[in-house]
Amino acid sequence: MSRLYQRPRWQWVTVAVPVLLLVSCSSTAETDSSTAPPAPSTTTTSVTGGSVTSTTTTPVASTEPATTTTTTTTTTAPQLDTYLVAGNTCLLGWWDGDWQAGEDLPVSGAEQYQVVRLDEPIGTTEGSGPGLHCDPLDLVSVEFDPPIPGDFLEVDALAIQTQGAVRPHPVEMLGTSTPAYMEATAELLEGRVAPVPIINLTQVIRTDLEGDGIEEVIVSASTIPDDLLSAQVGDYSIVYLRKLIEGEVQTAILGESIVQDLDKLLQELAIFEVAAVADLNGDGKMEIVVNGTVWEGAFLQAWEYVDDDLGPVDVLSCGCGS
Ligand SMILES: [Ca+2]
Ligand SMILES: [Ca+2]
Repeated sequence: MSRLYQRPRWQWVTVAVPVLLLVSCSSTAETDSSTAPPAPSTTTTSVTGGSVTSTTTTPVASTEPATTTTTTTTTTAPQLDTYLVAGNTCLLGWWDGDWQAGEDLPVSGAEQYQVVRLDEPIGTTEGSGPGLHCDPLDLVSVEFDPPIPGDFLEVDALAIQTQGAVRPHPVEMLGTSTPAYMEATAELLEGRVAPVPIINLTQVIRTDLEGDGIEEVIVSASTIPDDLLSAQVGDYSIVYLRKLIEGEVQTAILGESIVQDLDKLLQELAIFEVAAVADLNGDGKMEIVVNGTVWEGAFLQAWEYVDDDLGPVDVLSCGCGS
């Protein structure tokens, strides 16, 4: 018997999310940026050729003869790696110790990216410097050569600027008629969609997000037609994560749209699928990126599973559309 996780950050995602994203059509990072404690005023640090040089200077009072002691130590630093993450729809943002979003992209062009989606082989591509995209909104993003698979309104692959392991744990696609997840989806939708709808799974993804030896499952299900406009009351699209916590299956919604009022059809409609499962920040734990298709637009949301207390947290999102 499964139950819904009741922690605050695991609450339902409403359809207002894609609408708001398309209004702003910009990237956001929800994780607060923390400022590291300032280095002692007597220490300066420089980075040269992959090494860090720390210089400690002992100041002297201006009335004393000038005696300055300088100690220099050199240690090997890891390669600078910003983990910039982009899809065809838009550029999600990057990781530099915190999740970041905005127009000041940490690239100049000719950077190498890994291309990852679900269980497909990992590819490579090269990114351009920052440029304006999503005409006429002119959002700052990059172009890729060769292009990453998918297109604007289809589920994206992701390009991730890193040489690290973007898929540190295997990702396996299960059949979309797997009885256990048909039943789990029916149980989840019961009471949320009336009458009990047709269960139509579109993705069943099994993986071990953090590599703790316990597999998670991500399920997408939808009855909303691709043209959106022919949707009927009771149609739905949903993506959810099932995770075993302390011996009990917990469920968290990562995207949800249920058609409840035809008069509000366009505002409510979004078709959700998982675009990619990949480690977006090099900590060995994989994030889940959900793609939402809306009327004449699309968006991406990246969910980081923080811990069993917070559950999945929406850390980056972006959108492009009319
Ligand atoms: Ca796990
Ligand atoms: Ca990660």
